[in-house]
Amino acid sequence: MSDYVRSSTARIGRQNQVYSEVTGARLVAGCVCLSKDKTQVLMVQSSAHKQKWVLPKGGVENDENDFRITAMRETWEEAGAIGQIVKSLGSIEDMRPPKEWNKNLKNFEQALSDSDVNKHPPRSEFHFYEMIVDTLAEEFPERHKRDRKWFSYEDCKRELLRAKRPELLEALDRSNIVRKLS
Ligand code: 5FA
Repeated sequence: MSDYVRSSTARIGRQNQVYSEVTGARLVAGCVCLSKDKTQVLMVQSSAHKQKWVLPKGGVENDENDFRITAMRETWEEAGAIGQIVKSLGSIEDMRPPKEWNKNLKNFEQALSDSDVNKHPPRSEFHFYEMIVDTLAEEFPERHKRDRKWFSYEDCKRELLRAKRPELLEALDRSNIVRKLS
């Protein structure tokens, strides 16, 4: 990973996006970025919904043969963070029902009554890594697109619940972030 080249621009568009050959899910990778003492996690503003805070992550592209490459690229582009990946947090599937089901309530109710609710494929498959941050760059590709901010475990959890992002909370919970003793 040491030969990773940091670009000054972000990759845009979905034309190079990779999907799972098994389920068809969109492949996404990102980092749970921890401070050296592991008491803080770095979050970025969602570009689509500025009031929401999420973890840096994004789509795997077809020239990336290791999820860690994507995770580091997205972390650089969205948060300007450079560090060491210390742990794989495994994969997490986004099992929200397909959008079409929500658009057509009748279909949704039918699907429920047919017990089809578990039969849809995942929308996305997330691959998260724990990163210990060494440096936060002043200049990075999405500096003007979103803010970044450190949060405690408890505050990050609150933001992810508020943003309705259970898959990101699951990644946070799999990390070694220090939680307050209750
Ligand atoms: N998305 C929204 N809610 C989701 C959920 N609960 N589970 C899984 N995926 C969920 O929005 C980015 C994407 O996340 C959207 O495609 C949305 O459908 C999906 P975001 O997480 O709010 O972040 P963003 O607006 O900052 O996103 P972008 O960086 O523009 O896009 P991507 O994260 O898709 O990454 P990429 O474009 O860099 O590949």
